[in-house]
Amino acid sequence: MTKPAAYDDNNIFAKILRGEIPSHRIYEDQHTVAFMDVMPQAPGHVLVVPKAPSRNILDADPATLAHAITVVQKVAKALEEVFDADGVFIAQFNEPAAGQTVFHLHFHVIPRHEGVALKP
Ligand code: DGP
Repeated sequence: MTKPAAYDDNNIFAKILRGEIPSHRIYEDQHTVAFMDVMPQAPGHVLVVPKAPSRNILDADPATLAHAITVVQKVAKALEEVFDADGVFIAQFNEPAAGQTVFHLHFHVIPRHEGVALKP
């Protein structure tokens, strides 16, 4: 793989974290924020975003990842209950070849229902 670009703090999630762009936050702690995805693939589509500046999982530090996954679990459990979901989809993309479009580490957490497809 060619060396990924360095972290750029002009990305949209860095701006959301700095409060320069509005977001619908559902959770926040010292290290992590969770807010609604502006292009939801299903109702309740949430993004869990560590505050530390990493481009994706490939350059994230282990402590950031360890905390983030506990927040992903909290959010998944809350979505399962609030949306009466049959399951919860969790995804995370690294670099354009893998579908990443915003270059600040984030996790998609989406409540799923039997027989209901995700929007493309
Ligand atoms: P990806 O990098 O492909 O894992 O997905 C980025 C996601 O970010 C995509 O589902 C759409 C969402 N998104 C893009 N711009 C904004 C924004 O300004 N606000 C919010 N809340 N979500 C955004």
